[in-house]
Amino acid sequence: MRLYVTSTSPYARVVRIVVLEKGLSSRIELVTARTREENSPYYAVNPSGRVPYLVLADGTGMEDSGLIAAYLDALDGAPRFHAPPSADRWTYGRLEARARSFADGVSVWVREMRRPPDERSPTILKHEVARAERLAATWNEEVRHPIMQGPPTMAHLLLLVGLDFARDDRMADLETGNPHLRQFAERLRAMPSIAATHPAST
Ligand SMILES: N[C@@H](CCC(=O)N[C@@H](CS)C(=O)NCC(=O)O)C(=O)O
Repeated sequence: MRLYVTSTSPYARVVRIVVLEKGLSSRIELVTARTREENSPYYAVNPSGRVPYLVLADGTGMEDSGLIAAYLDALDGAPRFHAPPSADRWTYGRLEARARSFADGVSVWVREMRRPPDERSPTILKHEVARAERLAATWNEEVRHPIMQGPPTMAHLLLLVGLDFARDDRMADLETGNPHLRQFAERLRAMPSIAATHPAST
């Protein structure tokens, strides 16, 4: 299988963490895609131009970090990054959705900041900082949920990649005033798969 990524994409990072956690590195070739470029050859591979993108051995392609992670997680018949056996679908699902919402907002901010300064929207930047601050305060309580205190799931990974993206790009200090969230992030940052996929390590 071939997995198209960029070193900075938080969504690609989630999938790369799952690849490492599930011991799939030898079965998956990582390819760096040239995204956001006019006429990139990558568009012939994935017309949406987004990463992550997984191409199976038979040539079938699939996009979206949630779908790809679920596919890879299920390959050994023992998925563990989705609803834990102790939780019902909705209890877990609302946590994953909130974590994705956080990562989505931080991604909008980072994308905006990567535009030339005179093309950035101060309104969008302000809106996304406020959203991230509200969600970080909410997550400061939500990380105490037994699911979030347990083994990593997609909810953990999405929250962590969002926090790292915000921290690395100096969006806002989302952790100092949120000690439970900070503790959660430090616990995950100690995991080898999370350390190895940090943009500074790749
Ligand atoms: N919902 C998608 C989002 C993927 C996404 O937005 N990827 C960004 C990188 S973080 C991308 O490929 N951007 C390139 C573009 O928009 O052309 C997922 O979870 O995989």
